[in-house]
Amino acid sequence: MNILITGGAGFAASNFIRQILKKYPNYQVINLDKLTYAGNLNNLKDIEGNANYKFLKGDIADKRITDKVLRNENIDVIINYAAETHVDRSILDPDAFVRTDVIGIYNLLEGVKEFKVKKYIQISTDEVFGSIKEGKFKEDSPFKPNSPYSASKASGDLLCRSYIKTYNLPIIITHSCNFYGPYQYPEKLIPLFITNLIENKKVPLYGDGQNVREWIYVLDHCNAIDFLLHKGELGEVYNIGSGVEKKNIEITKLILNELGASEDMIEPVKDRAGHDFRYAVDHTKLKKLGWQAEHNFDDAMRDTIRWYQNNDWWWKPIKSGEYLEYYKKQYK
Ligand code: NAD
Ligand code: TDX
Repeated sequence: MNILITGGAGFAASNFIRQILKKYPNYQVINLDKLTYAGNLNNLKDIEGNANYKFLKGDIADKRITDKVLRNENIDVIINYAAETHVDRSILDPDAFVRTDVIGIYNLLEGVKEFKVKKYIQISTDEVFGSIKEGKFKEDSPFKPNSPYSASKASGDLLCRSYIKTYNLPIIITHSCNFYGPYQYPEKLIPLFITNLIENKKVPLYGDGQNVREWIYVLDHCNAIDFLLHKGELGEVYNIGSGVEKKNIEITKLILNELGASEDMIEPVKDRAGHDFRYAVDHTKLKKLGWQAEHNFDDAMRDTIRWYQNNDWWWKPIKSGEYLEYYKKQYK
């Protein structure tokens, strides 16, 4: 099977590529990635020489590129991980979000139609549903996105829906809760707080820290996508969740505690504009099909913290250059 993974040099997709190359020695993986600030070939350093793996640099928002890859590589399956993913960046500058997360999806879907791709999996987020005070989002909950990021992802997902209904294309849409684990770009809550504390810097907690997210270990998310690749029903939508909900302040205290830092290291900062209070997804549908998350949150968080402690070669070079420019804008 020839699988095109878009955005394969990012956090979740690089973990996924590593996992499937190991598990399925007869699969060919083609990684198409623009290498934005978030794309990093160091995420895949250990597999770059693998005979079943090929890297192509390219932008999914450029149809000439997506068509060329689909024409030349004889692709059976596309798993679309490529996206602009950081909510705070979407608030500062939404342009790239609309290009990649909307136009990029349109280009890929047109490619699925023209080149008769057998399966397309859209990696999306629970943020498209907006914020929920109580209960959980179901697969058919209405979209109420609140940030330019989630609005762009929702638009991409709606295009997927329309290509299922109108053209009967073989598409699966997934909405997952928040991921954490190794190789996550240190702008997101968990890797930012861990790496700041290792550097003896304070951690910027937004608002009162009471916002809630549901968290899944990235390797559990990889397992869910592997499961859907083989057992998911075409034309269906699946929520991917763990059932583990945490307030930001709880996550912050766990990291402080693991790293032996005091609560004085918390820096209360202005709240995120339009900050969603809580996300939680009902993943009964996926559970009924036979999948569930396996990692225990506390253990996987400890493994994650150890990973950043042992791999500063990976994150230290990231925390300079473009990264610092972004933070200057973020806190100006
Ligand atoms: P990431 O930000 O770490 O990586 C994104 C990757 O996409 C990078 O390698 C980047 O270079 C690439 N990319 C961006 N624009 C591109 C373009 N125009 N063409 C080709 N490649 C491009 O991403 P992540 O956090 O691992 O998220 C992966 C996917 O999962 C995204 O679709 C995201 O919306 C979704 N998701 C993420 C989370 C989370 O908690 N991180 C939760 C739910 C869903
Ligand atoms: O410095 C920070 N301080 C802080 O308090 C950052 C970066 C975040 N936060 C808060 C905001 C959120 O309530 O922590 C929570 C998590 O923030 P992020 O890590 O930015 O994630 P979130 O906004 O929840 O979105 C993530 O999950 C869904 C991913 O970035 C998305 O790509 C995914 O779709």
